[in-house]
Amino acid sequence: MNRFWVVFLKEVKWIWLNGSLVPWADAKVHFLTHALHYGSAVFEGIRCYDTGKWPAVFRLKDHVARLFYSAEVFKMEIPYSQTQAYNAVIDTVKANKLRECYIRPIAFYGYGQMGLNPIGAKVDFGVAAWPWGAYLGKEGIEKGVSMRISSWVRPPTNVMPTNAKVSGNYVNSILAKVEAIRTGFEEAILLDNNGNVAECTGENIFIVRNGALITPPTDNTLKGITRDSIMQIARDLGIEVREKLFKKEELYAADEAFVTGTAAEITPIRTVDNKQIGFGKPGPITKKLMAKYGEVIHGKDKQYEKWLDYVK
Ligand code: PPE
Repeated sequence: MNRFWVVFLKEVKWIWLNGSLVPWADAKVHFLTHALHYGSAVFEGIRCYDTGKWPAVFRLKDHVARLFYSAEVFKMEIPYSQTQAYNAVIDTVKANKLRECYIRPIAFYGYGQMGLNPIGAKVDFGVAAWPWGAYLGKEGIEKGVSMRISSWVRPPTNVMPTNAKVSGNYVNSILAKVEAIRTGFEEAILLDNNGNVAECTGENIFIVRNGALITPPTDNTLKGITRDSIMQIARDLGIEVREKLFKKEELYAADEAFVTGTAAEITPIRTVDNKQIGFGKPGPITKKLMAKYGEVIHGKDKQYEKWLDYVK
């Protein structure tokens, strides 16, 4: 059975836009915003978690650094420093009194210039935050999700800069996502031009084989911050981690498989192309990593405190 989950926005009070907090309903852009027409924007997805004491933004500095990397690839000049962007995120969470939320900073070519050349066009920057639960459904976390190999291919980096979080890249993800849902699956896995497993529409992918974690190198994918966290956590737990290319056969034959992303966190894969992965339920290594990740993001493990930026 196909399950549809639609993410309705839970509105909060304030959105940070171009230097100040404005009421949610007033954070609007013009019809002739460059980015609306051409996808000329760079963005981030960040999560903030309740730690009991204060809310903590997970790996905020790394997300801000990636935002500026994406802008650099694009040669877009964000009119704020990394410190100002960092503070904008903290201020947005604080102003909305959110204890747990998803955070969306975005820098985009704004209003005033049309045509494909954005050089010299105004760059707007904003940060929104809102409560957002399980990205692939609560049942997805508990039982795993059904995936298909997409007929759409992840573009190579000489076609689109898939290492950068550029809005325009996401048309490829949307095509794959809609195809998956319309054909009865919950999420899509995209291969690269050579038939190697690349990533999902909004997540990186891991398989488990003989007790070791395997994930594709990030040549054709986003360098996921959750992916990096899981690799570090797994190694600290004594689990072997290998970055290597693999084809869909190896995915079908995996003992376990899961995806990682800020929004999706760690979500197990139950089936791929209707073929059961392992026992068709979250496997032991997946469950171990999910449990540890849960402790880390909620500030329950001192070793990883360095990844938390408290909103005091
Ligand atoms: N690949 C892609 C294509 C991607 O969009 C994401 C994040 C990842 C991998 C994982 O990266 P990281 O979040 O740093 O671990 N996808 C974001 C957007 C989701 C959305 O629907 O919008 C996210 O998870 O925030």
